[in-house]
Amino acid sequence: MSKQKETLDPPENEVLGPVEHIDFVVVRLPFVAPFGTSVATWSCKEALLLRLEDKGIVAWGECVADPDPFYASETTATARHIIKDFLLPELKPELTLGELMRRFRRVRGHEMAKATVENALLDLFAKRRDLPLHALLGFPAKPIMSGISIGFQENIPALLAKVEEAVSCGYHRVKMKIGKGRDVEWVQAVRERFPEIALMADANGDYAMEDAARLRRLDGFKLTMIEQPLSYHDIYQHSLLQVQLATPLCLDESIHSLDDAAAALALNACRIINIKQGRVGGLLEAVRIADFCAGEGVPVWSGGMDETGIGRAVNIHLQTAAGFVLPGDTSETRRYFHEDIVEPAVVLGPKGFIAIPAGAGIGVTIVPERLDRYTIQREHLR
Ligand code: OSB
Ligand code: MG
Repeated sequence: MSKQKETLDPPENEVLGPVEHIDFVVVRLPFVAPFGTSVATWSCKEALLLRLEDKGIVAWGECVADPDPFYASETTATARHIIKDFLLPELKPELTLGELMRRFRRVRGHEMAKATVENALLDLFAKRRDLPLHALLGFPAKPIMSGISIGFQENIPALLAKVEEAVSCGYHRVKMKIGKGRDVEWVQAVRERFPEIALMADANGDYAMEDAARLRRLDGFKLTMIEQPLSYHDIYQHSLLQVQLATPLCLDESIHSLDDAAAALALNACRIINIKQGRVGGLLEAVRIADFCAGEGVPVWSGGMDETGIGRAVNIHLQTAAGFVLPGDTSETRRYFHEDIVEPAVVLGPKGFIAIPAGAGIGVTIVPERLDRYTIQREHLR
């Protein structure tokens, strides 16, 4: 593995080469159960997929945006517009990936759109070289830690049942969603019933500084962190809150780039960062943030966006990078979908670890009849 790393150029230096066919495929997969958060309740995953084909090799990128702008400002429709009208026109065979990503910077924001194109190209490069994605990125394989994000439940007993199930599956940590009116009592009940589990809470920006006293009550429950308590694009106020809390804060929504991460750490706005590769513009920026945080002694973990098996595989490969020392939101497929569009499904091994899917590129294979079953729209671009 280390030999591979020495002989392989960094993926930024890969020349794009030709891409014969480009298609959008929009899929909609029903969730096993609705996923409730302080910002929305989702009952299905609707995802924009980008399909690249060249000389019989098919590569995929999943856009992590939702159809609605309730978690992030991007949506599947804005991503589609930006990819089609501004990003794909920059795709020239002679460019390196690094040069392409620099051209993408002219487009402000739209990180999820950029990540979709980048992810698909990296899958294509890895498949051309017959390498797993993590090896293309320069990282050796390792078992991946698991974690589960439990959405709002009807009542406390229902929440306890969900946590019980997660603990018996062997998840390395449990995250529960919180929000105004569903916080202290709910966290307290989980902590009393499970005194030892690694437990954290995600507010998705539901609080303001005036709620600091209420959030401080969570200090009594040994949470590993509180994720994004304050507004979705705030960093500064989190730094004011962090000094008032013993529990580490973790930023999710506010971090869109390495610059954002550097600002957050300089301000002591958090002690942990949730890296969603889609939210930061792709795997290359995600790795840069993880490297930077590792240098600052700040742990990071890979968030999730309830992705299909395509995006979930990307998150699994990403977690081979240095710095991902905490369990992420990487859960078994069956916790999201009755049936996914890829094989193999994500399952937890004996000690709660997840194996990296073994094939070239993202390692998972699209099952054509399942893709057809869940496709709601296609557009042939080239
Ligand atoms: O805030 O981390 C979040 C899902 C969709 C949008 C935002 C979030 C989440 C999750 C679940 O918490 C992550 C997952 O299991 O993929
Ligand atoms: Mg979050």
